[in-house]
Amino acid sequence: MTQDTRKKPTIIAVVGASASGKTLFAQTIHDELVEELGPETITIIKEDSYYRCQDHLPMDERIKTNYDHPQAFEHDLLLTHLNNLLLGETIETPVYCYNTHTRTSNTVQVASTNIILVEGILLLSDPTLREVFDIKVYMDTPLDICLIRRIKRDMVERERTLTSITDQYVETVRPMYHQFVEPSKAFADIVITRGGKNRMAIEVLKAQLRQLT
Ligand code: UZR
Ligand code: MG
Repeated sequence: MTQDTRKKPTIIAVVGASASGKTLFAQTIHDELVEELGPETITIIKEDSYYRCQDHLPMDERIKTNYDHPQAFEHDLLLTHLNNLLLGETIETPVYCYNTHTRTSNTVQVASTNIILVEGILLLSDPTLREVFDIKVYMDTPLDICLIRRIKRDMVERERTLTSITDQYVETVRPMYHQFVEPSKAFADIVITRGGKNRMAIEVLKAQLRQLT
């Protein structure tokens, strides 16, 4: 009988409001640990990649979708994929397009690594999904800072107008934040202030993750 000496991967959730610094925080930890320990040690998965496929809906319907509600995500598929990674299997993650509001025909292969960072707004809103995370991190960035960052980012990276961003903000982003995102802070192990550049928070999490590799 061959013995499986592979360690069980550690899965970390990085959550918080839209534009709170989740991507920057996770990416910084990823890049610095890759540099130190090699690319086979750590991976990032985005909850945004699991926005539901909306190919069956016309564009005017897709625009009306509430993207800040847990139902907008295919959390079942994300959970299946994380369980596959726990078994050491490679997954094919969907690729989401913010302009067409649906999945592209591409997928991206992700191999199982010792450390798996998952970042997204509503990862802790689902009780079953919540169970899979070993460490839960919440980015507690003030909402006004998030809004400023979101306006800048969405105009540049997601080709949105100021009016569409502010309308969406008032209609869904802000109310859903209060209904689903902020209450999920209670499930976090670590709450991070001052956003994705909080150097000490990055170092503390890196120190913990180094011990697991
Ligand atoms: P992050 N989003 C869109 O604007 N369009 C889409 O097709 C899919 C998602 C936005 C979504 C949410 N909300 O606030 C944000 N709206 O992407 C989450 N409205 O992404 O955490 O990277 O900000
Ligand atoms: Mg992001």
